[in-house]
Amino acid sequence: ATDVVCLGESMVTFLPSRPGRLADVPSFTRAIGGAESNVACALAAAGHRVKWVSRVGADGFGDHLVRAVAAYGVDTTAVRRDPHRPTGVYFRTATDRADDRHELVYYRAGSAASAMSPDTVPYEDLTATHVLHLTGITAALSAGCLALVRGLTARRPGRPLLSFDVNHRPGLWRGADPSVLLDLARGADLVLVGDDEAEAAWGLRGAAALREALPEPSVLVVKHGGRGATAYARGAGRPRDGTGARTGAHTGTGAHTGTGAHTGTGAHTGTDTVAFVPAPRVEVVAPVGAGDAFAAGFLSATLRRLDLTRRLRHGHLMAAVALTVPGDLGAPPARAHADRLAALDDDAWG
Ligand code: KDG
Repeated sequence: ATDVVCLGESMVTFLPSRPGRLADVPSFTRAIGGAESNVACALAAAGHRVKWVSRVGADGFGDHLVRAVAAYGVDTTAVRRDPHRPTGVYFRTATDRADDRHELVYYRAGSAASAMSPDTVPYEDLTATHVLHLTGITAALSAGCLALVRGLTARRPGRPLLSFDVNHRPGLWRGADPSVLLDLARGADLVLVGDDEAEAAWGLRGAAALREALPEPSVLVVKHGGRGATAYARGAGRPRDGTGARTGAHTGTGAHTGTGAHTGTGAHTGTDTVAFVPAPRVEVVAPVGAGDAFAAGFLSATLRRLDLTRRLRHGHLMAAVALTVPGDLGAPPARAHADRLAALDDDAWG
């Protein structure tokens, strides 16, 4: 059986040969990108059985994407080829000064993946799994893609555990209202969101406000950029999806308000168990892909029923790898290696 199915568009990514504006960079190196296939690749590297479901063009870039994702150990047999639409691509720039903005240009309108819809993606490809991982990117690609995500986030008995990374991409929502992402997130069991994107997309500030706006998912993870991440897990036991946090780990430091001041192994507020884990400090080479890596680490630890703090640590570890390479992915650590790092004592984790 499959542990995780990841659904979403992947693109051939062009990384610049040197820092500078898009207008000035003379050449680019081919790599792969795509939030959901990034998650799939990192999960496969961690030893899980993962399937990537998507559509790519019947072109050379499509060949490359399928081959590159499969090389990580991901099952790509459900990826359909579209003879009429191209594989999406995107270019981005690198900066040599932290305060310069990266440019990112997509060539994906009308892509093969934008033709994903409830009619073109077989339902069985998405449901024979423990976890189905989606992101808000897919919702922005086309009306058909939005309908697909809406259908999958509708609560129904017996569906896989639904993981949803909000992934608000302003460049894809021009003129459209990203508040739909909040509705979609409400239908998920596990939601991952950055506090910066929540503020930009929904005007919600802070982890506690987000949990209030999103009480439905049994687990909510709010990422605070380089500072760390806070996780809320409903109840102290193990809900049907096995994502419950370890009980009895209350550190007695009082209820955590979700403001990030607490580094214990899980405290209870109301019906939630809450944990905050600071992110290890790393020298960032390129931030793209870090969120996907975090999601993969958190999901991997969730599948292994590790406690909430360890799930956050595994998220941070995977993210640290992605942050310190120019491409999206880097070489994700194998499970045993990640376990050793996550088991470092609390002092090492700040
Ligand atoms: O999370 C990384 C992705 O943003 C990148 O690979 C490209 O999927 C992508 C997107 O749509 O922005």
